[in-house]
Amino acid sequence: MGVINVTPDSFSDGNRYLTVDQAVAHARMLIDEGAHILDIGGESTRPGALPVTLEEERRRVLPVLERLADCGVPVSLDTQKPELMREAIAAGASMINDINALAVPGALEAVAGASAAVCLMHKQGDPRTMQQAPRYGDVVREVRDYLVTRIDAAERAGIRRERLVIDPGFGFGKTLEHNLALLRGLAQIAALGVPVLAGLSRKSMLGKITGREPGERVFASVAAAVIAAEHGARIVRAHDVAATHDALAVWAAVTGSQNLNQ
Ligand code: 7PM
Repeated sequence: MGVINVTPDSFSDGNRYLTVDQAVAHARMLIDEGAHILDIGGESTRPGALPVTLEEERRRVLPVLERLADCGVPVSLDTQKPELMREAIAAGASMINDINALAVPGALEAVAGASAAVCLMHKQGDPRTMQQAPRYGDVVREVRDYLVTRIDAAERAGIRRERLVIDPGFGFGKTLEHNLALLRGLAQIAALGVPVLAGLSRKSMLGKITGREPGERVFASVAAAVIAAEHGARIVRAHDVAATHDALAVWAAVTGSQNLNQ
């Protein structure tokens, strides 16, 4: 899964199309590099980030989604807003990637009537403050139990299990030790039988390990992606798609997993 950030711009509406063109060009490059899914995000969920309004998020992502609706790979929208989930599905999104696991009022209903896939992610706290003091007894167990409750909630709302993907939410209210424990124990989450998505790309846990800035975390991210795959992740969310794709192609060949180019 290749990440497309539709970055905020400080320019007038007259220049906004440039941002859309850039996002679409970036998407096409990631597809060339081997991305099988694209994830579009218009609201930063980085620790400490402030929320954006519905109108602003819509203006950022819908034009990009519309232009990518028939790009040849499924397109996911990273959003927490039920209204935008509906609009995105109508505009051709194949997946909703919700860091709130459809726990916001109206979110379950927004996707239930459609056929789009849904990624249910775990986080502790809210992005503004979640990295201040993450606390767990047994992090793998707590994350797994939470995901079970969200899978149940989704199924009760009429979203069939086949539509679901689960994600431990690396970095979302977790210390380095919590993140490492989750990566080590990822197979216990994969054992739920719902495909696991792992997002480790360029994250600060890799900065803590390597001492490097986000742009210099490619090698660390590729290592983390392969480890996640080895521990049962079925989808890896990545900024550096070419590098990640080749590494996973080697992993897939060794393990006899489906050829990544098919
Ligand atoms: C700063 C820090 C900016 C972290 C952006 C991020 C995930 C996600 C993100 C994830 C799923 C990023 C993150 N991370 N969605 N959205 N899983 N499902 O690396 O791990 O892009 S935002």
